[in-house]
Amino acid sequence: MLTALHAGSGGDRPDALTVAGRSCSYEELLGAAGAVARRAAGAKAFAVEATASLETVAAAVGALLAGVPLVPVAPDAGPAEREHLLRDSGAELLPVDFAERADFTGPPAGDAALVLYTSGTTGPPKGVVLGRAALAADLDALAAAWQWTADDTLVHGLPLFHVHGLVLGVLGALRTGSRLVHTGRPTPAAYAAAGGSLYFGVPTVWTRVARDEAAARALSGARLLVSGSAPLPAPVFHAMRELTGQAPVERYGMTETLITVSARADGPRLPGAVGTPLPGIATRIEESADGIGELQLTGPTLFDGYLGRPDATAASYTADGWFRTGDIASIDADGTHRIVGRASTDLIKSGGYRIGAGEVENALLAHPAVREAAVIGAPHPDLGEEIVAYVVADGVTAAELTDFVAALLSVHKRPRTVRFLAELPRNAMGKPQKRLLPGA
Ligand code: MCA
Ligand code: AMP
Repeated sequence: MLTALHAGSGGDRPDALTVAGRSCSYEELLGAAGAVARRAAGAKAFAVEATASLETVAAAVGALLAGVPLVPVAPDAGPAEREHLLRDSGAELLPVDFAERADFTGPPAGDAALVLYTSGTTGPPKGVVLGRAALAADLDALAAAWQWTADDTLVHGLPLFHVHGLVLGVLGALRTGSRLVHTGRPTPAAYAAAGGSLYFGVPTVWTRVARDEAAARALSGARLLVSGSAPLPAPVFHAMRELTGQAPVERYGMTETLITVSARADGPRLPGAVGTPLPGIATRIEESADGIGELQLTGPTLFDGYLGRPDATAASYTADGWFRTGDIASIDADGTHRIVGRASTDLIKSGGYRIGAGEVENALLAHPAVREAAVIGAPHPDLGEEIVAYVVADGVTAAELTDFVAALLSVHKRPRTVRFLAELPRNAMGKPQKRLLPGA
């Protein structure tokens, strides 16, 4: 799995990896990861505070060495989210000391590498179990698609508790042997200063880069600028092309499937399109008259299932074994895929984060002043969608409710706008109708 770590290609440089201003060589990383693996050995799973740090990188590598899956916990996760993750996964939080070093030579105990928690439309997040074979298949397919090699310097500043930042952004660098510069936060200024060849960002990051002309122009020396996790707005695509001299490469994926469709380094890059399936991935559009429908897929990068939820896992596949993405897509005659929307309005994408409306509604309902709550994603120029909450409540302010959700769940799940209503619109059966919310 960690090809470059073991081959040692380029990793003997003292700054093979830099995360939030601290650097290390592959040898140092392997030693710190060995110490993590020794501590984790024998456990069913282990959790870490997934700060943007060398400690989180060591934890991910330690998980692979030990063959014990890592549960990365968002550092700002509040008590409700944290308790759910730890209870559901049976993982204990492991403190990581990067100064501690040990060899770990034992064979890995199992195949599962990561359990990443992700939101559905209702209820608490589910644990997505990802195996090392799926990770390896995806990273190798992406390396081929993007001509990603040990000669690259990868730069990004994405969170290390999701596929984008952790799998592509950390394990991808280790597998290809490219240098990694993690900027701590994904700010335009930090991207501009890093001098990389390959850059990853969510559309919100690219929107901010495109608005910062000096930062955007500083990226003109890069080889490839890659966008994913949410739709890249066409005006941002055009601004990036104009300011950096190259069109961004857009790719599509999900926590459950990893990255499955992408534009190629040597292929066409079109606004509003995510390219063609990676090698080994088959896609189809659920039968529909106009050629637009649910995107379904199969391939070696798919997850092993939702942890402890065989019912939910089964429900995510068609009877003939294709994974149901829940995304609405079309496929051009030349195979180019376009993601045109989502089947459910209860899954919100804000700043590239996937947020279930139901989880935020339940958090709001946990506040004693709130009697009813309905949450939607409203179009937003910076975040793609912003979380808007409609509540029936007395004696509480919008700011108090925002802070309440930010503290109970995590900061990115907080409603950015709260609207107070006398009652929620309902149909004749008494079911709330989100379509009828004012401004929805
Ligand atoms: C504001 N803050 C608060 C509150 N309000 N804190 C507590 N309570 C409040 N009420 C503070 C925060 O602590 C933070 O402080 C600051 O405000 C900004 O918060 P945030 O909302 O996080 O910042 P943002 O600027 O809106 O974030 C934009 C972002 C972020 C940086 C682009 O959305 C982001 O990192 N997105 C990446 C998501 C991602 O990686 N998704 C991949 C999953 P301070 O600044 O001090 O910390 S998708 C995936 O994996 C698939 C497979 C795929 O296709 O890639
Ligand atoms: P997550 O599980 O957090 O990775 O979220 C996966 C979802 O992100 C997908 O189901 C899509 O709705 C969305 N997504 C990821 N990449 C893209 C993209 N390039 N264009 C449009 N939507 C995307």
